[in-house]
Amino acid sequence: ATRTRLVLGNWKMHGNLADNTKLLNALLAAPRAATTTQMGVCVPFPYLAQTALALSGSSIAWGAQDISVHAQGAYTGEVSGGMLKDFSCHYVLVGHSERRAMHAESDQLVSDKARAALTAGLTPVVCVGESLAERDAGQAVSVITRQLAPVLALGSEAVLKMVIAYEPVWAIGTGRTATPEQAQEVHAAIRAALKGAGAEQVQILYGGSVKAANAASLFAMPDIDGALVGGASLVAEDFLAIAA
Ligand code: G2H
Repeated sequence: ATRTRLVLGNWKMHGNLADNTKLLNALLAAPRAATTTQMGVCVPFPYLAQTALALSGSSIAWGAQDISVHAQGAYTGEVSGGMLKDFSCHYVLVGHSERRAMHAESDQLVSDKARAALTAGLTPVVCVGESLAERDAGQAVSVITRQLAPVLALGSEAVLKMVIAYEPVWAIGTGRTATPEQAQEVHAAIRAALKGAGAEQVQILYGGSVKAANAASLFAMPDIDGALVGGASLVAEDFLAIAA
């Protein structure tokens, strides 16, 4: 399969106008002609306008970190897919483990958000991943299969327009990365779960303490199509090295 490599930054709740300008300018200044890797940044909602203005016309895509399941209405604090489209977002993260854990997002809600993103013309990046206890209990693949079930229920036409991100919770922000072999095993299981025509086309990203030092060995695996990068995406040279 020929899947384009995708490296997406997840700024999480970091940044400010001044630091973002420096980071975005550094990304823009780097020569990227030598690589076919797609690059993108998922930024906090208030900085979408700044990011869109800075990256417009460049080869770097941008997006958000969450989306409402609703199109509009009395939903205080929520942001709709249409609003994200207004700022030319391409991607939106859904079901990041931090939202599943801290905001009690269920597998079904994550699927509903993925559907809302597709309806708005956005590419949802559906995040899945097991906890350390689940991994130690030998349940990594069964947990991911459970998380993906309502997403797969949206149908293969929908799934083909998504990106999947595998982020083992025990590897997030901990400095502990899954080995390339551990990640590949789960990525292969995810691709098998996608089954049907087109599963070979879907980009499956790895996330969890990805750095310049470990990216190449992860990307060498047959079913790892790129990375969702947190901490290292805040440092231009580190992020650029991963996306080289
Ligand atoms: C996992 C990842 C980005 P980090 O959450 O989504 O963050 O690279 O800091 O582990």
